[in-house]
Amino acid sequence: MKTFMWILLVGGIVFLAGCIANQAASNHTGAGAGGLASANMSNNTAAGTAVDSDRDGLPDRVEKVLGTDPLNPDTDGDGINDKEDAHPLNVDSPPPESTGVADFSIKELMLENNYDFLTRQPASDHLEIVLSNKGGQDISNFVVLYNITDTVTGQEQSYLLPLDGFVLGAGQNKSVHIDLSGAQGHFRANPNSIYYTSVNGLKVDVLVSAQGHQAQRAELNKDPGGAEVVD
Ligand SMILES: [Ca+2]
Ligand SMILES: [Ca+2]
Ligand SMILES: [Ca+2]
Repeated sequence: MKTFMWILLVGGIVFLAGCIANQAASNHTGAGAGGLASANMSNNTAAGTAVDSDRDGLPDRVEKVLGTDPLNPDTDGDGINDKEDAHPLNVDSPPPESTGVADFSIKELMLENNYDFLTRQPASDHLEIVLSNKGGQDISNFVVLYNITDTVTGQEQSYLLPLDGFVLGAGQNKSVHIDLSGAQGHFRANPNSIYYTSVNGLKVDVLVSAQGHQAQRAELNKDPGGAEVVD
């Protein structure tokens, strides 16, 4: 009987030792996985430079250097992806300007200053085009082509922007806002364009087309750091 009890006691000790060993192994595995996850996280953080928000193949930080938009895979709107585009900030083959009924006009073209020299802070910027429909029918198929030229460096950029969802009702005046506000009805500008990065004088040319309607042009010179000028 005593021998039997002794065997039970030894068996129990062996069983307990096995459980403790398994638990230790389990803890070790857990710690190992955690360590690997931490290492991966660390690698991802180190690879933060490779974040590509718009998935055009160019990391955000590279886009900033190139002057392209990290949130737009086709910054100049010409249909060629930023990475594949030999001139990602210039519309290489702009569509022909529209012809037809001369029923709309550019009533005003406005630029806001990009830098407030008084407060030495960046100022709210936008390109605003006020369109006027003098005709009797709504117009909804507008495409804006705008060129920006730095009058000091001569650098030139151009952007093609279809005004999706924008309707200019018969007899109506309505503003097209091109900016970074993200507001409903506003159209996105390139945050890394010379419009935002240059404090030199800029010349902006705008061509507004709508199929079946006579295209309209306007241009505006912005003084370096000067007040908004309306032409
Ligand atoms: Ca990108
Ligand atoms: Ca891009
Ligand atoms: Ca492009």
